[in-house]
Amino acid sequence: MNFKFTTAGESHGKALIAIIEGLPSGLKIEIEKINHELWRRQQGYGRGGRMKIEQDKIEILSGVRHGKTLGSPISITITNRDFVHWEKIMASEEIEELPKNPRIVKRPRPGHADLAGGQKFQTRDLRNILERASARETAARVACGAFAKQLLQNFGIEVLSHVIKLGNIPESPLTVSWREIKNIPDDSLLRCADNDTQDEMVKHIDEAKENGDTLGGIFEIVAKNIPVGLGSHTSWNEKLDGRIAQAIMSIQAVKAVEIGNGVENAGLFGSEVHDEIIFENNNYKRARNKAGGLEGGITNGEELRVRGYKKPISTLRKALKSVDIDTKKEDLAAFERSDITAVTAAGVIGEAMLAIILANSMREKFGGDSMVEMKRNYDNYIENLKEF
Ligand code: EPS
Repeated sequence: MNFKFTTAGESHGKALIAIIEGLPSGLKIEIEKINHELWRRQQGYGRGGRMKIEQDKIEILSGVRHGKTLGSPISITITNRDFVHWEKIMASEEIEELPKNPRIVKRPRPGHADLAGGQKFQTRDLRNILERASARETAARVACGAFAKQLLQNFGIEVLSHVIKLGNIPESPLTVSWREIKNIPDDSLLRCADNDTQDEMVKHIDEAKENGDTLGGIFEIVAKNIPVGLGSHTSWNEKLDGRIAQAIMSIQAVKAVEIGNGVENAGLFGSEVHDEIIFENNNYKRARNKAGGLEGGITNGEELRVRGYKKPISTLRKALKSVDIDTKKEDLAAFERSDITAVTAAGVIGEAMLAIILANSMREKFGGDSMVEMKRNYDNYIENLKEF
């Protein structure tokens, strides 16, 4: 059974919803851990006013009984507290009279889904597009990822993220060890492991804010204790690096994905890139990890390192030129309250997406309808590996 999930919900609608399928029965679910992940996603210097309104918490509606999964579909909701300000504008039933300020969007933002989405779905109120394109949807993904993390935790797998570049600070992305990433406090301003660099990043965000501008950056996700052998070299769609790339690229505003040192490696000699194989403590290892834990689309037991490159947020107070879709005349793009930057949040969302991909691979490889069965299959495999 694969780990599958679907989300629903508009940014200013009533709630976000998700359905998760494919978890075995008997998995202990700690709701505080899920809410903690939701809280982590809301952190980060440079977020907008909306984060003061929302205090994301999940409600589980099905699939979990007395703190353990049943093996049936799990359904969850997260309330949008902001909905009280949007009840008429976002009502699902027809309304007689629009409010005074109906918040209809006619001036698409460059870089946003507004215009292409409006043309595709033939809607002349671009709010119909932006409401679902909004990264608010990622709260539901992080909740699903928190379920995946709780499965992975049973196999000793941990997933964390940190920010290695914000705008142009520092010039080259930071290189940081697992221990240093683990030491970043959850209430850190930007989840950057280096305090001096983080101070510079904060100044850079202040500068962008002052100028009515926005910033992007690079986050890195690291997963530890992954068994050898998730993913497969045998077919294009089984290669784990390909699946990870799709999952990370699907995060709003992510425009490039890198595995290990993939970008830098392209410009080096083979001898400078490939990680030599050693045998130590009865185990195969790599002398270093420029491959980022994947070879041939298969995990090799090293740390999995994935980077997401996020473009600057496309809602700018200092609006760029656009066109009014009714008058067809040049106008400035619409401005709505928004974030200056959200790279830290994107890292937490990246953790969730990577955890989901890994949980799916673990379910594919070790199967089982219950946790007991899945663990037995895992233990047998690990035992067999020792003979190799
Ligand atoms: C977003 C715009 C802002 C962000 C939002 C994503 O929301 P609002 O328009 O309500 O101020 O805060 O992110 C979230 C609400 C969230 O939970 O991450 C956008 O246009 O993508």
